[in-house]
Amino acid sequence: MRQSQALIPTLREAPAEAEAVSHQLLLRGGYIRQLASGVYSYLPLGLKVLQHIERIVREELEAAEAQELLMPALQPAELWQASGRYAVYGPELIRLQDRHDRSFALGPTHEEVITTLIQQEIHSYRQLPLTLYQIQTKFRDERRPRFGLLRGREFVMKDAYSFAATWEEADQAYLEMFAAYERILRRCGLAFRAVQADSGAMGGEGGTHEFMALADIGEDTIAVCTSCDYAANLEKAEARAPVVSVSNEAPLSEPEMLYTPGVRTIAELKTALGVEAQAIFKTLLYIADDQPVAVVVRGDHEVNETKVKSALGAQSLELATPEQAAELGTQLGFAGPVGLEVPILADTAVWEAREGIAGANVPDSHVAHVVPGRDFAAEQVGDFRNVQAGEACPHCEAGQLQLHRGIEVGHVFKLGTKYSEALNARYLDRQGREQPVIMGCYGIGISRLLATITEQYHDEQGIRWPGEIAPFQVHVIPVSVKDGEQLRLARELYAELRSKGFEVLLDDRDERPGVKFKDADLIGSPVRIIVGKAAGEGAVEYSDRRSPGKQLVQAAEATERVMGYYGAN
Ligand code: 9G3
Repeated sequence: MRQSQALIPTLREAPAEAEAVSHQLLLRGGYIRQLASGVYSYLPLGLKVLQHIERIVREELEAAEAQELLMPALQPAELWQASGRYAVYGPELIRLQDRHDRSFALGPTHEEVITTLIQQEIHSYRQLPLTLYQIQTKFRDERRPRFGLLRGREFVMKDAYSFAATWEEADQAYLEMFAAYERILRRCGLAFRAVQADSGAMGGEGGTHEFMALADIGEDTIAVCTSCDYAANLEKAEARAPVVSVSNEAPLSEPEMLYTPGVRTIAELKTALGVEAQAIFKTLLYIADDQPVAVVVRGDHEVNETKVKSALGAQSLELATPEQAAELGTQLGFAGPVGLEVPILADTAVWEAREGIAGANVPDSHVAHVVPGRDFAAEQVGDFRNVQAGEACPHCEAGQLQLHRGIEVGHVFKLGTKYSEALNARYLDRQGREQPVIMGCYGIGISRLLATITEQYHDEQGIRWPGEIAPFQVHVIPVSVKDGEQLRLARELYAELRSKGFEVLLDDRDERPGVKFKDADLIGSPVRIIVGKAAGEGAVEYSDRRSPGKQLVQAAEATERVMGYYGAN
């Protein structure tokens, strides 16, 4: 591509609204432009990168014998009513009426559509196992789109769905997709971890993993063991319970009321009573699917709402409002388990404590010497808290858990028969009996990947694309296009490299060198060839990502080095 003709509108400054580095650099490099909140156009360079990522995904899914198809974005509401999800999803599901006033949804995902297709086309075990995938635009009306392509409302996803006659075949499909994801993310140059995850509303019989790219901007937190391969989304991560020393200490005291005017938070309690956070029972009031519930965790722990929802089988879990707390006979900031007329979920660390200080359910008061089991009963005792860095790994003897931020770029689910039963996708087995197909589903955020790679591959000057992803493999820059020798040599190199199949950008603009180099940094090609004063002797400056600095070499040698860099034989 000749840069004088190309639409690459680079920006000198990052637009103020761009918080994430990837968002800033993709805007400044002329890769994307925002049309509306969470809605982006991919300019020529952005589309080239997107297509490179899609090529890698297609190659690896074909290798895993998945078959590509393309489903509509317009989905009849009836399908979502049949699966029961039409009511489950709120404003995030974009709904519309067609001209005949029929209801549709803009597809956020395609379980309902693909299962309906299978229901119509698959009837015998001989047609299974089968894995289908598409690369397609998804719509999710996020409440707070942010960080550019990292969380958009219209985005590109590869979503795959597997169908099997037996659980073994289903597990095999899951493993094949899992391995394909590892190959894809490795070819994209990403540092990532596959982590155990919570399957949430997807249900499904047997587990799910998320592929997390390590990045501080990531909205997710993962817990990773220092010694073994245990890794889990914080929503699900567990710690090895510390050995509780059952001491034959002094006999337990009776509960004692404490007057604690205006002391609401753990920090205020620690100061007012001179106690450690571990000695406090923190009680949070929730409304789970319209039912009130109290969760009690130790003062130094945080409630894990995903674990609470999972334990209750609840679809929604919201903190109670002050009014709801009053109706329940307590007051936020002074809530406690003793005498509370609400089902209590007690975290194991609370239940195993000898005693603790808790809110007294009346203003400005707390209770000391609260003994779990004596002074309050629990409907459930379990793991309702977030693990913390440094806690012991639940999986091995020696390891400790470390916490990292991550961007979820992939998610694989074992769905079981949840959708095939809801939508009657059945087949006749070898004995001629009707069985529901066993499903799995697998997603990769393609446009999110583009931004995530940028997060992991940039420096202060701009993006530093890893080889297979770059919009151009080589950037040829004549310093002055007014100099006939420089321009001629640059054009020769450009033609030579293109004849060898490389994607080359020729900066043939009549611009000052500083502007050219600044733009080259923003565009971020892994190999750069500068054609300057030495053009008279047929020499050019070669530089690439792997070797520091620039080398002055003959043009032919520069071509050799490009071939070496890209491993072209
Ligand atoms: C919705 C809306 C948002 C959603 C969903 C449904 C996430 C929804 C989960 C999945 C599961 C898998 C196939 C590819 C891999 C992920 N957000 N999910 O189902 F209606 Cl508005 O999408 N789907």
